[in-house]
Amino acid sequence: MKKQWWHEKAAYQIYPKSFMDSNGDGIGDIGGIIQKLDYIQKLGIDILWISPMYQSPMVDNGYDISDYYAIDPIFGTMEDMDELIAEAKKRNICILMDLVVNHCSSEHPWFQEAMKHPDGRYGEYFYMKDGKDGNPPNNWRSYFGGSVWEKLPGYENKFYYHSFAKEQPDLNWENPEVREKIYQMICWWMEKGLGGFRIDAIMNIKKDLTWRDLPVDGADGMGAVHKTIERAEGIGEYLLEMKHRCFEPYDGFAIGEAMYLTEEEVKKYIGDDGYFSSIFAFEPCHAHRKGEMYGEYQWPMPFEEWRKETFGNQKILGENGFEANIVENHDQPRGASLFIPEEDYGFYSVTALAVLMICQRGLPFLYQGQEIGMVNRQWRLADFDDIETVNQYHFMIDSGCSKEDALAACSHHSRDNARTPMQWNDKKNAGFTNGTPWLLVNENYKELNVEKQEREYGSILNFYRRLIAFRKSEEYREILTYGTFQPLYEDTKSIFAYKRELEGQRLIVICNYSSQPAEIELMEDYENVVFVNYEQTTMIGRKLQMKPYEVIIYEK
Ligand code: TEU
Ligand code: CA
Repeated sequence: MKKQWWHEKAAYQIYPKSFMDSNGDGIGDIGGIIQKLDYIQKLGIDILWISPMYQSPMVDNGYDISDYYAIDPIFGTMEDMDELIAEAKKRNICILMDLVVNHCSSEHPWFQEAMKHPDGRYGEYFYMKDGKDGNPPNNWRSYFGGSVWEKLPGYENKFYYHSFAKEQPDLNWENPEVREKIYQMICWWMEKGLGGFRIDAIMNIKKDLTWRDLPVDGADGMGAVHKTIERAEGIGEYLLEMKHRCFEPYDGFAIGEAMYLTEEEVKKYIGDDGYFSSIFAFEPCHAHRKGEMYGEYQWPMPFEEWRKETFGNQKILGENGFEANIVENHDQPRGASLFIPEEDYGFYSVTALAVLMICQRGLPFLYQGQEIGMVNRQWRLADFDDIETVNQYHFMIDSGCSKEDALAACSHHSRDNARTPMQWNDKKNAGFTNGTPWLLVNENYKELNVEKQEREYGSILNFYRRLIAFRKSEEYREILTYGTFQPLYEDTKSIFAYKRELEGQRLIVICNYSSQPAEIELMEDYENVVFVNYEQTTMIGRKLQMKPYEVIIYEK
């Protein structure tokens, strides 16, 4: 495998609305991110992905873009953005912007024109189709619920296509003019000195152009649109074109939000000749999803399935390329809530989860607040902001769920859990804003915040700093980056363990992922303990006595 500049790095995602507000309007902004760059640098981060900050009506918090060449005023100005890129660079941090090009906003001038003249030039920028006697052309359900088809205002039987909200019309990638416009825009941003892009919802750009119905999978008589992804062929051609035109010339880092891939396909997406530099490893985080509704997701994460999916992913990748490992992002509940039973939450469980994630093969990708152990909050229906959550609630009610059950499922799985403001200190609004925050702060901020954890050597934050420093240290950087991955104790209950190996050097990660003590028979003698989350480790002969959520890394 060819070595790349980003292989040995650590990455961090910012959800800008919720990170830091610098002007008191209750919304995080670029000025706030600049204020916190030293904090991010001290954590050991080299790559910073920021969710969309382009001009947007904010129906989906910026994932609906009305001008790709402008910064939305709620976040600041283009000068602020240039300053952010420059200030980050001074700290050896590169910025990834979010590339949302499966769709734009219904307020984008292209779509405004298309609505006026669906048969004209801009109509070709989108997917417009005739319905069936005033009904949608097929039964596909959009990601956020309801049909993927929306009637064009003023027409009886003409519809446009949207994979997500109706305010997010899908762009027609079959049209070379659309692709050209997109590539020009990406290059324009790369010229500004970005490190690269995170590429949103990219699997959806290639449609199943037969548009045939899906098998019904819900009470609404529809089928989930993601099931058409495997039917669509030829996405690789566009992805390679984009790579050659936009990323290769700048040695840019491109990380795709690609899911629903088969084993064979994954190999085409990453590695030396892959469509992208890397993609996110979603399978382990989605192992609790058993259906299309929040109500069908398990809570908390079933351990066996999570471990199996992790090992499965690592095996598929082999030594061919890197996925980015995550425990959470802005679309998921908090990792410390999903992966840890509520009664077990604490320093040991959170740090065990951190070690398991960060020492795997792949790029460690953190999400804001993960480094202090932020968790889900309690919700009332009226307090949700997220379009997906609100739609899921109604989807569940329409499917016969009780109000209590629907609210409970939304409280667990809502994307708003990850979007509550970052907890900086124990002052008003957790130090996030002087104004009124756009989304509720988690009530636990007095106990759980950055400032408090800065002061305590034994805090989750300081543990994360040591762990990232360990991952990037002279001694272990190579093995943790390029070493092979081999599962251990695969059939042992509650034990999550693996071996990393490179040119005779070996690291063994063993974790008792449980609230009960466990005894493990080691396969060999290991003298050198190199990383732990408890002060004392207990070994009797070759028997390792593990405390609840204890994690140990041995070197051999
Ligand atoms: O998400 C793509 C996606 O497939 C989502 O449906 C995701 O699986 C789901 O929200 C998980 O609950 C991307 C962005 O990450 C998301 O924030 C946007 O809402 C979406 O695209 C539309 O741009
Ligand atoms: Ca602000």
